[in-house]
Amino acid sequence: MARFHTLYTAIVLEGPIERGLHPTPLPRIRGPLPIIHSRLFGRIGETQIGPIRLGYDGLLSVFCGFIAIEIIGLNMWASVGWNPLRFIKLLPFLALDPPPARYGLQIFPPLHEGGWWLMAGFFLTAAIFAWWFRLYRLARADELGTHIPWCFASAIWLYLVLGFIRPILMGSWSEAVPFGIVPHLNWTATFSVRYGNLFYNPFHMLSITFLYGSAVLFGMHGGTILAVTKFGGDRETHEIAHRGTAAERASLFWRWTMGFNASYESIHRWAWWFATLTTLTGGIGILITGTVVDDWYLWGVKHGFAPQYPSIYRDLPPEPKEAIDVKKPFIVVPR
Ligand code: 07D
Repeated sequence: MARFHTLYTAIVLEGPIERGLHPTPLPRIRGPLPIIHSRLFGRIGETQIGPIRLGYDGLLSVFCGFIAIEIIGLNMWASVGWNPLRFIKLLPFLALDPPPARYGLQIFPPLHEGGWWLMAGFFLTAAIFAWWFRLYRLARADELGTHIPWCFASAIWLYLVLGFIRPILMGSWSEAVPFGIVPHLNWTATFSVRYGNLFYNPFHMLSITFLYGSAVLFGMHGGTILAVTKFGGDRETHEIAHRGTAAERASLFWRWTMGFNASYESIHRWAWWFATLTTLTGGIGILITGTVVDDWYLWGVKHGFAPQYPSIYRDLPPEPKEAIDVKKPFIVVPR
């Protein structure tokens, strides 16, 4: 009997090469790689590598992605005077920045002042869109639901808000995220500070909830299925409609633990929604930052969930109790 219910034993199946459902390849272009078996890959997934169905959209995606990476990489290399050693050493810190604020939303700023950034962004976005179409088409070709492309669409939403939609609403490409490993992290931290601490943004809170929730659900679900495989629980989709002892034991475990349990089907809906909502709520949070709300800390104070700290500058005069009506002439009446 298969013993893959332990913590560390992985089952590696090896058999004849599977060519898939369709004898005639649906996407026209098949990848150039041969179909092989690899025990090493079997340790983390299936042993079979290939065939990869690239398709014209896949080819377009790889092509555009390559151009984007070239533009980003060559600009970074140029920024260290084409010195290969400095390029490798400083790579985590190198950046390709968006145009400075004075260029607003100009489509053709000088190349060395954000023009290259715009071009890289264009090709990266084209690559991501082509990849989305490819996912959709491959799902259809396999007669699957389109759940995966729609979940990916949610991530693309956040990507577009960060680099395209919000900058347009703010009237300047300079609002967008730079390319670069540390630089994009610096942008993130600066963005938070600039808008009064993103922790007070309720959509950032929601996004974190779904992100952490995804990790918890993944742990619970992966753990549960592995734990009941010895009762046939690995026949996961079968157990959705035909509950066997594995499904019953797994359900019982969670009912004992928390008084309630997801079903074999609904746990996957939980997972899909948590993942999708992470970036969906995230995108909303970024979209309204700077456009609708200028300072999340003050917003939190106003809505009664952020503490208002007493002023530490004791020598300043206290705030006036009532606002001074500037329209009324200020007349000093002598006594
Ligand atoms: C970005 C979706 C787009 C990606 C796509 C893939 C390529 C590949 C490859 C060129 C990830 C495109 C593919 C580009 C190209 C090559 C080789 C998904 C993306 C389409 N935060 N925070 C989030 C936490 C703080 C800040 C989300 C935690 C501080 C900003 C998430 C903490 C500050 C933004 C999250 C914390 C701050 C976020 C991201 C703790 C300052 C966002 C979700 C414990 C550091 C983003 C609403 C995600 C967002 C975001 C978590 C703290 C700033 C939930 C846990 C207070 C500016 N933060 N954060 O899945 O959505 O991203 O905010 O401290 O923009 Mg945060």
